[in-house]
Amino acid sequence: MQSIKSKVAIIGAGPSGLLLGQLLAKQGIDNVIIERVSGDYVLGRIRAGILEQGLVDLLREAGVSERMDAEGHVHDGFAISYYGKPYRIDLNKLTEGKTVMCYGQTEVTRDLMAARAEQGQTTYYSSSKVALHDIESAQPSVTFEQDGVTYQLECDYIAGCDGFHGVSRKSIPAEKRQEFERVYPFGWLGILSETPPVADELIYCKTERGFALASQRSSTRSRYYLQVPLTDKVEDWSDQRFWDELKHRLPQESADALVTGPSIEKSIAPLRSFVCEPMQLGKLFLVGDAAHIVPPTGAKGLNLAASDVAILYGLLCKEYKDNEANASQRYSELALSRVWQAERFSWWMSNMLHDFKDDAGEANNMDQKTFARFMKSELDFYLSHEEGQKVIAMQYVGLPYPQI
Ligand code: RFL
Ligand code: PHB
Repeated sequence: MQSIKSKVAIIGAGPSGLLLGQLLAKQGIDNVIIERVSGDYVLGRIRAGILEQGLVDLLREAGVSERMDAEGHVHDGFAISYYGKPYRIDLNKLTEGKTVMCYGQTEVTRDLMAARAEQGQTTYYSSSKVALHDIESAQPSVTFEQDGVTYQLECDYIAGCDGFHGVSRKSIPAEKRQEFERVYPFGWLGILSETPPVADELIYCKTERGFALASQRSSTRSRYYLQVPLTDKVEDWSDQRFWDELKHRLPQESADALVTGPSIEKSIAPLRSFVCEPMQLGKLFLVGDAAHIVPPTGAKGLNLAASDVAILYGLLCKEYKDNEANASQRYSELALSRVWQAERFSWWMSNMLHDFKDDAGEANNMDQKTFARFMKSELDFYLSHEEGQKVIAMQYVGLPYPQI
């Protein structure tokens, strides 16, 4: 057994773990990251694409924004297509100048990994048997194996940044946490292609055939999604079938302009709302997807991970730099208030934009066709006047981070 020490042990090298590690390192607060898979595997995941201003600012503060500032695209608005009729949500105008940044999670991760390597910060990739110990004591530790060597990492704090399926949340005894969950009765089939995006801005489409989203990664790379039944397999969807269905769901003008090409990635993601309360126990903090999941309809998953990081980083700085003992004990309370706002927005957008075959009506104690009419009317109402659009816009650009 090899013993190592660090102030903060970070479990998981996704965007949460890497961003927290980078910010802490810049303040001289040393940390070690332990990741289950290889760095290449982490970079192979295609996920979010829209960054709120809060995350953009954090990446700048972390000193990893050079490529994002050069290659990312600022979006002043997006469209919601209501049965073929596009409404533009003018983010800039409706939120007094706020915008979002279109820059892929994969690229954010790549930039953070490069910065970490350059600074010589330690990351143990491809680690197995990761286990958390004594989280409620003054001296917690993490054990893991890498290349046949067993390590014991002693630390002050553990940041559980290991996603929904990680070990951190499960290290909180079941009787000391409460979980809230909604699993949706459909998934998103996503495709990445080396084709120019169909429009300059994103288009969220509500249609009789289900939801679709036209997104992008750059001026030459597109990301599109279709709502599909959970029983569908990726193999059921040839590229041709995907493009044909997408054309049915896009507004006519966009369908006519769509450039198609071979897919370079295709996958189905299930949709879930999930929150674990509290987000901390003793010396363990849950950060990002380890603590909560949102359906991607509001583009909030990655951004919520970033606000957790900002809060925990701020509180740890108070402890280590300002000698404010126990500041981090406020983490869960501060983080959860923003988490529930983003959960509510993502759930609301998902309800309005998707076609719920036979599940949501029952869940809401009414028959399905009644639920569908309510949701159609809800979206119609919010789109049809400026105050309604403002409610969507202010949440899409991201609610303010809590004061620490
Ligand atoms: P991540 O990105 O899941 O990273 C967690 C990391 O922890 C590692 N890990 C472990 N490490 C050590 N020991 C263990 N026992 C471990 N178990 C797991 C994992 O290998 C991984 O590297 O969580 P993080 O950092 O909190 O970041 C959150 C974001 O990734 C997430 O919120 C978003 O990507 C959510 N999400 C999307 N959000 C959007 O806003 N738009 C999207 O289009 C979108 N698509 C997605 C998504 C999430 C998906 N998941 C979780 C399956 C598509 C998918 C498929
Ligand atoms: C994406 O580009 O992957 C993306 C963008 C916005 C969303 C969800 C996913 O709401």
